[in-house]
Amino acid sequence: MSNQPPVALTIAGSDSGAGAGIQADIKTMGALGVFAVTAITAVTAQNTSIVDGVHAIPASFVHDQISTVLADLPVAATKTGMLGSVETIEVVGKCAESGHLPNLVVDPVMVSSSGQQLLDGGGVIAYRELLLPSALVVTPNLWEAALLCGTDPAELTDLDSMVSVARSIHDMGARWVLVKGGHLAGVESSSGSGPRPSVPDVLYDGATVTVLTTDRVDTLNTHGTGCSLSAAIAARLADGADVVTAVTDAKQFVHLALVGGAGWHLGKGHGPLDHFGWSYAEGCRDTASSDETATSH
Ligand code: PXL
Repeated sequence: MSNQPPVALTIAGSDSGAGAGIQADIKTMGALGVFAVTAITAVTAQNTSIVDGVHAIPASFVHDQISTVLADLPVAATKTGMLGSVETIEVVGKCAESGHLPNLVVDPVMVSSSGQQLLDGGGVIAYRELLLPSALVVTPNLWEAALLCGTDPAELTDLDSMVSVARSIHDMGARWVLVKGGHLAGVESSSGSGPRPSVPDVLYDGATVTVLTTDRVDTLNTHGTGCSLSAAIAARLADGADVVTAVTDAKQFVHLALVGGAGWHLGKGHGPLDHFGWSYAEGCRDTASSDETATSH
C-alpha cells in the first residue's frame, strides 16, 4: 500500500458557488493529501449571498452512491454535511450503525450562513436518535448545539454553557463533541502581545474538556468554514491521526484558509476560503501567523 493516498468519503450537498458543501469538502481533503470520494444528498442553486433553490436527491440514491463507493474504494474516514431530510439521515444512520462508515465525523448542518433552512422538519430528532450514536466526532456550532439540546441559542454565551451542551450532546452517543464558538461575541485571548479577539471551541470526550482557542479572523469571507473544518477532521483521521490531533490540525488548516481568503472579493456576500493556500504562494505568508492554544479542564 505504499504511496497510496488515504481515501475519505463526504456525504453532503452541492453548493454551486463552490465555497461550501461537497465542493469545500473535496478541496479541503485534496489540499490535505487525501483522495475525496462523494455521495451527493442535494444540489443547491447558490452563490455567496443566497440559496435560490434546493433539489434533493432521493434517499435511496444517496444509499446507492455510498454503497457503490464503499464496494470498491478503501474509505478510511467519512464526514456528513447537509443531509437535508429525515429519510437521508435514516439511510446514513443505518450504514453507520452497521459499521460501514469508519471514523464518522458528523457536521449537523441545519441552516446556511445566509439563513436558509437546509434540513426538513423532524431532522433534529433524526440526528439525535439515528446518527449521533454512531458518530466518532460531531461538530455543531452554537445554533446547532442549542437545537440538538432543545435549548435557547441566546443562552449559549460563555464557555460554561458551551461545556454544558457538549455534555448533553455526548450523552446522545457521539464519542467526541466539538462545540464551535465562532458565533460567541467578545472573547479575548491574552497570550502573546496583549488581548486579541479569539474563538474558543470546546472539545469533550466524556472525560476531559479541552478548550481550543484560535485568533478570530476579521473577514466576511467565512462561507464554508464549518464544511471545511469537518472535512479536514475526516481527512486527518483518514491519514491516521487521533481525534485530538485531527481536530487541532483541522482548526489550523481552516484558520490559514480564512486568513488567506480574507482579502478576496469573490461575490457580494460571504466569500469562500483559500483552501489551497494560493495567497501564501503569492508571498503573503507573514500575514498568516496563528496563535493556537489548548487548555484542559
Ligand atoms: O455551511 C453549511 C452548508 C453545507 N452544505 C451546503 C451548503 C451549506 C451552506 O450554505 O450550501 C450544500
